[in-house]
Amino acid sequence: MNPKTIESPAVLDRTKRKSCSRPIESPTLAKAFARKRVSLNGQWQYIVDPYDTGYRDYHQQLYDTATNPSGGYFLDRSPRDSSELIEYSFDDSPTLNVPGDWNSQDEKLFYYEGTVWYRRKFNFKKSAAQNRLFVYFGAANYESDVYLNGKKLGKHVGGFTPFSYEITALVRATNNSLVMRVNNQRTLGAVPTVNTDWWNYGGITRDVLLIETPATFIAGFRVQLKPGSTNIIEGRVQLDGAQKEQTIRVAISDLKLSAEARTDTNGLAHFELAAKELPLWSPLHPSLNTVTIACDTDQISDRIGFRTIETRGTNVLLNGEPVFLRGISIHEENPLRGGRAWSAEDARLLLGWAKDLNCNFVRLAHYPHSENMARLADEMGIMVWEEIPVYWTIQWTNAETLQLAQSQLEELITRDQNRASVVVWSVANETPVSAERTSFLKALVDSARSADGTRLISAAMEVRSDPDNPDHKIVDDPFSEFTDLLSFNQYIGWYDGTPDKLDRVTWTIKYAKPVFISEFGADAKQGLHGDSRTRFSEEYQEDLYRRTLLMLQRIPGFTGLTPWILCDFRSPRRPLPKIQDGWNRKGLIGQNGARKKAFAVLKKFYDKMETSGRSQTG
Ligand code: GCB
Repeated sequence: MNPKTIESPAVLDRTKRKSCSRPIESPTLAKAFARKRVSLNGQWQYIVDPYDTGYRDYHQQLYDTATNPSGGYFLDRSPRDSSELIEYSFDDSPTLNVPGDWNSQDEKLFYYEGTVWYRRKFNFKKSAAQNRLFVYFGAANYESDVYLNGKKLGKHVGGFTPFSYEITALVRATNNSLVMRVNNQRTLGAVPTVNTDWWNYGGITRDVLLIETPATFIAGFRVQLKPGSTNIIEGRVQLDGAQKEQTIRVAISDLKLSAEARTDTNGLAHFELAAKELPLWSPLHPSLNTVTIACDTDQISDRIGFRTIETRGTNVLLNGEPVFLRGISIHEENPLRGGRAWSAEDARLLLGWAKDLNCNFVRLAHYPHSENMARLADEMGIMVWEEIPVYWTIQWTNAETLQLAQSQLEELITRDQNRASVVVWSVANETPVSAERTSFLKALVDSARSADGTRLISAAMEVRSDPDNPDHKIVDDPFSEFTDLLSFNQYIGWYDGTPDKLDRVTWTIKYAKPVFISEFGADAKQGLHGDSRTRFSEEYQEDLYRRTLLMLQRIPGFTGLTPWILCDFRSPRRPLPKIQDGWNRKGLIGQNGARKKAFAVLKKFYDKMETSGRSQTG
């Protein structure tokens, strides 16, 4: 009980609960997609709770949910016990699709930012009595509190990364009730903070899975090329459970490779496999191998590709060869259906359009996208930039904010560290230069490098104008010292002058690193035509693309680009009637799926770069 909020004995009586159980500590079930799973996707009941009534006491004071984890009164149905109460409250409630944001499913929730309670009932019979059971959430935006059969499993903060809880001790064979409070209110200290240029879709936006494991199971594994080598595969395996010390067998049958290793008292083993010759993953040859890891109690398989990625001077080298990154930025939205994208089909639609542009690279902006994207990119041969929502201005001096950014980065790396397609971890987008900002981002770079030293680190930075000459651009953000790519966004011709400025502009770039243009673009309403000076027309956007591509080729060290953006996307900060209507119109594809004129300009450039560019691999 929280002494701060429960003051009078009368209130104390009415808020009595069976127990305020502490959240159950769970091992991270990092490899959910590689395991046998039962889906809890489907119709979930929901209750919209804008005042967080579910977390208020009799006097309507908010509980401190950290110390009162089982929640408070819920609605008006005579409370005795919070778990029972939640059950009654849902009995007549409507349903939402999970996965799915609530904004695009219920008109009343289109702009809603607040709490929604969800419930899903399920039966589950374990296949062996000693097995363990986990519930896994691909993502819920932004903050979620999860309860099973009235007991709190835990709280997760961060809208785009997976989390899981062990429910072995709580699950019953029938009539389980999984209840979740999801809240998407924007707050200053959060990551992202209150101001963004995308829709704040709330809800359980990715898969919910039940995953049964043996009593001791393979909780995590990492398999990759040994740094500096092109034929030695190294990795580690982490067991969780009572039988921590076991022999691990790793096999890659397609390559006729196998090895054994012993886990230590903490359940951790390292292994190495030496191939005579290894077919390396690249966009031209996206070869994946079935890797099987087995111990006495468990076995798990995944399809994994092997490649190297590094920089040398101003080049990006894929498998040792210079590659030009023909990219496009993507938001995680399905413009045809509306709402947050999440499924394998959504990923196929978006990455299929990127392929139609002849991309070998995508920037998944501005937050971690669903695991389906990286998995499909592995298969399709598309390199990927993944990003966390450290966007514009966040609270650089707030230790909790840093911790939130760190946890999102860690969860993303843990999830996708075996994806060959993922070649860049990006820690931020357009963050104004200050000492506090730089030390915040440096801490993220350090975390990313210590979690995974095998990929490039970047951030989409800003450029500045020479105070004495507006046609002279300077790239000298001190944070660039810590990144592998020199990536920046620039909007010459749209927010910065008219497109003719693109023909005159000159550049001074302080760092000798690969120059990567993480954004440029112009709004165009699909179907709106005019001359090349008519803002928001397809012709303006087309002309800006032409001029920008010529300009970029004059920048020494220009090594790739991800123009802004593949598709129009919803944004509450784009209200211009009849033109924007709540959409950012910088897409090369409109909200109806139709291509704008600039699509063909970029595709033509990429076709040329593919044949004349520096790449043998991509
Ligand atoms: C940017 C941001 C991106 C915006 C874009 C725009 O620089 O990084 O999130 O959507 O500009 O359209 O203004």
